[in-house]
Amino acid sequence: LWDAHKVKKFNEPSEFQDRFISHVEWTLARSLYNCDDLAAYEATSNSVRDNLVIDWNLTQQRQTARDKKRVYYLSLEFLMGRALDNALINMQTDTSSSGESREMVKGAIGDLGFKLEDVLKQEPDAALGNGGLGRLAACFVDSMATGDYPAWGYGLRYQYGIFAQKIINGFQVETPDYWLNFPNPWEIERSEIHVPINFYGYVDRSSNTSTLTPAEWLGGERVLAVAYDMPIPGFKTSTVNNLRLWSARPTTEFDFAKFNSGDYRNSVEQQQRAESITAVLYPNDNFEQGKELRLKQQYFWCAASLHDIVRRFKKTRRPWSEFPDQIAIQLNDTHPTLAIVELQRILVDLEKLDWHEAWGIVTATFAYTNHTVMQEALEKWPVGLFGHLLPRHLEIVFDINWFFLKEVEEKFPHDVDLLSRVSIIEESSPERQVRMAYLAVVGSHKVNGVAELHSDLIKTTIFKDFVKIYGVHKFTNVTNGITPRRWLKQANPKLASLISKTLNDPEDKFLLDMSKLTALRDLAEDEDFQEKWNDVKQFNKLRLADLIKELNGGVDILERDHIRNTLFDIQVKRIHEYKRQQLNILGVIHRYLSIKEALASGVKFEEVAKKFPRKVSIFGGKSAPGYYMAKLIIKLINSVAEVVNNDEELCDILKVVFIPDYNVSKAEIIIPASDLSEHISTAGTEASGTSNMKFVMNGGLIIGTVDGANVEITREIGEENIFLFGNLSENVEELRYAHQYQPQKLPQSLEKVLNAVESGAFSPDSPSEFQPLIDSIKHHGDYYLVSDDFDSYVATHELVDELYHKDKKSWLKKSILSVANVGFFSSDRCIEEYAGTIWNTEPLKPE
Ligand code: 26Y
Repeated sequence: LWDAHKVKKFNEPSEFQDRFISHVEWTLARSLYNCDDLAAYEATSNSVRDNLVIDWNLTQQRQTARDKKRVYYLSLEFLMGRALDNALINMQTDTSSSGESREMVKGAIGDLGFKLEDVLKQEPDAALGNGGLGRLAACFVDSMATGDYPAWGYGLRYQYGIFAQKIINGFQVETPDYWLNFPNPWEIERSEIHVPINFYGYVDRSSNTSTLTPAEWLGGERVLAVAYDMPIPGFKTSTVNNLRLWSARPTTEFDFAKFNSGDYRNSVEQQQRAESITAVLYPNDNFEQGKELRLKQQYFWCAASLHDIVRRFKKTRRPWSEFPDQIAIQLNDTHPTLAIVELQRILVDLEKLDWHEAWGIVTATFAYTNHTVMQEALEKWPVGLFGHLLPRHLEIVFDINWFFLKEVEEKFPHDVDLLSRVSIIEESSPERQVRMAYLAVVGSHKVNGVAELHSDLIKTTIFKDFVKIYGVHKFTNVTNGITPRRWLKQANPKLASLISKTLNDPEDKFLLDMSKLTALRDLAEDEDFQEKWNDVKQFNKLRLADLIKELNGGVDILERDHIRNTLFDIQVKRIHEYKRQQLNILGVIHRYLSIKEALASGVKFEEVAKKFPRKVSIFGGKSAPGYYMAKLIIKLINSVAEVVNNDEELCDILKVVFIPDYNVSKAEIIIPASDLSEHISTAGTEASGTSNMKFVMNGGLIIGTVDGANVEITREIGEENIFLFGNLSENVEELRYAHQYQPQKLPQSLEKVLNAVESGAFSPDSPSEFQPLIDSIKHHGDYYLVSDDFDSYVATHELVDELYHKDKKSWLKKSILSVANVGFFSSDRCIEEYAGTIWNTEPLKPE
C-alpha cells in the first residue's frame, strides 16, 4: 500500500492552527484579521477534511487491493445534517483517538479567538431527504464506516434540499433551500468521473425480433452524471468510506443535426435543461405522485451508479458469475428499482450474456427494503410514461414479468386471479401501471421490513401472494437503528459525559458497544445519580428554551423559573394524518377546556394546577407542499397556541409551541430536551419510526401506540417504562369497516373538543376554518381512528402527569432504565444484521 509519507495529518493544536491559517490564507484568500465565524467554519472544515482525505484514500486503496465483497447502499435521500461536529467526534489523528480530536480542535481555534459552538452553527444542514428514510440512510453510512464495512452510498446531489419551512399567520410557507450558497468543504467534485445517461429514443433490434436478445437503444436525449464524493468517517477506526452523489450536467457533445437545421438556440436550451434533473428533492414523504421528472431522476441516478459499480467490477477481470460474490446492492425502498432493470440491460444488451444467466446474477445481487404498507406511498408508473422515457427498459420489464408469471403459472396452474394479482404490470384503467414494489420483490433475493410488526405485516398484506410463491424465507426483518455518535454524543454531550464518567469509560467505548449501558441499571434508584441525571435534562431543556426564544424573535414563551417542573411533551416528525398530530392537538384542546371549565366552576387555581400540572406541548415538522389536510393541522396547532399562550387565566400552566423548520440540526437540540415524546400513529401505519429510538436514547419517556418499533422498544426497556395506549393493528380493519356503516359515535370528550373547534374558539374570524379536519373524523369514516383512540390517549396522559409530578423518583428511574436498555437500537447492530443475513459481507479492518 501507498505510504502517506509526505502528506501528513495534523496531530496537535499547533499543527491544526498552521493548517487552519493556511486555509484562511490560500483556500479562502483572506487573512486571519478578516476572518469571521463563517470563514473559520470553512477553514476548520477544510483542515479536518485534509485529515479525512488521507484516511479516505488509504481506505479506498485497501478496499481495491483486498478485493473483498462490497456493499452499495442506493438511496434517493441522505438526510445528513451537519458534517463538521460529527467529523470531529469520529476523526482520528495519528496520535489521538476519536473524540479527543474534537477537544483538541476546540482548544486550538479557541486560542485563535473562535468559539467552536459558534463556528459549528455556520454550517448549513445537508438536508437531502424528507424524513425517516433519508435519515436512516445517513445513520447507516455512519455505522458501515464504523464497522469497517467496504460500503459506499449512492445518491443525488440536489441543489435544493427539502424546503425551508416558514410559518406565516399560522400557515406553512415553503422557501427554497439553496444550501450550496457557500463553498461546501464536505464534497469533492470528481469532474473526471462523468457518465453519459440517455433518455427517450427508440429500440433498434435490426434482424432480431425477440426482446430477449441484445438490442440497441438509440437516439433521444443525453446528459452527463458528474460524481461528488463526501467522506464518511467511522468512529474509532481509520476507515473513511464514500458517499457518492451524482449531479446532472449538459454533455459537451455538439448536436449537428439541430445546428444544421438552424435550431441552435433550441439545442442550447435543451442542454440547459439537463441541470434540472438534479435541481430539487421531491418534498413528498410517503405519498407518490407519478411525475416524469421524478422517474428521470431515478433512472439518472440508477444508471450512473450501476455504470460506476460495473466499471469497478470489470477492473478485477473476474467472470460475471462472480458479480454477486463481490457486490451487494441494497435498495432503500422502491425508488432505485430501475437499477434491477438497468443491470439486466447492461448484462444482456452490452455484455451479451444469456437472459437467464443475467437474471440469476441480478437477483443474487439485489436486496430490497420496504418502508411502508400504505397504498398511497407505493410507487407505480404509467406504462406510457415509462416506455416513452425508457423504451428498452419497458421491454425488459415486460420480459421479466413474462418469465415471472410463467413460473407462477407452473407452480399454481390455472389460478388466473393470482396471476393478475401479482403481475408486475397492473391492468388498471385508464392506463396500465408498472408496480415497482413487485418488480423489486421479483428482482431481489431478500426483502426486509424495518421493524418486527412491520415485517410481519408486509407478509400478510402487500406481499402475501409473494410469500406463497417464493416461500417465507425470502422475507425477513431488520429492525431499524440510529447512530449513537450523532444522537447521543453529538446531540447530548452532557449525558454522554455523565455516562462515560459513570461507566469509567473515558474513551466513550460505550458508543461502540451499547450493551455497556446496562451497567446503569444498578444506578436507576440511586438518588445522587438521579439528581445528576435530572440536571442534565434540565440543562437540555434550558438549551431548547433558548432556541424557542430565538425562533420567537427573542420573546420568551417559557418561564425559566418553572422549567424544572414543566413537562416537555414533544412531537416532532413529518406532518401526516397517519402520524396523528391531530390527535395530539385535540388532546391539548381537551386539557385546555378542562382547565377553563374547572376555573369557571369556581375551583381554586391551586387545585386546578394540581390536577393539570405545568406542561408545554411542542410540535415540529413539515407538511408536503400539496398536502391540504397536513397543512390544516399545522394551522390548527398554531391557532391553538395563539389562544392558549395568551390566556392569562392559565398563568402559564399550559403552553403550546410550534417550532418552525424542523430539521436534523434542530432535532439535535430538541430531542435531548424531552421529558415525554409522542409516537402515536394509527396502529399498523408507521413502519418503524426512528425518532422514538432517539428520544429513548436521550432519557425521554414515550407515549405511543402499539406500532412500528414501539413494540420492540417496549420489549427492550420493559412495559413499565413506556406509556402505551390505543387499539391494536389487528383491529384496525374491523374498526374502519364499522365506521363505514354506522354514523360515527364520538366519545363525549372528543365531541366537546370538536364542538369548541367548530364554534370558532380557535378561529373567531372564520369558524369553519377547520371544518375539513372535523369532517374527516365525524363524517368521512375517521380513517385514522382518532375517535377510537381518543379516550385512552387522554387517560394515558393523566397517568403521565401523575407520575411526573407526584413521583419524580420513579420517573427518573424509568428514564435511566430506558437508556440502560436502549443498546439494541444502535444502527451498528442493524448493519451487522444486514451484513450477516442479507449481504454476506465482512468488515475489512485497517491493519
Ligand atoms: C414514493 C415517494 C414519494 C416516497 C418518498 C419518500 C415514498 C416514501 C418516502 C419516505 C418514506 C419514509 O420516510 N418512510 C419512513 O422510513 C423510516 C425508516 O425506515 C421508518 O422509520 C418510518 O416508519 C417510515 O415512515
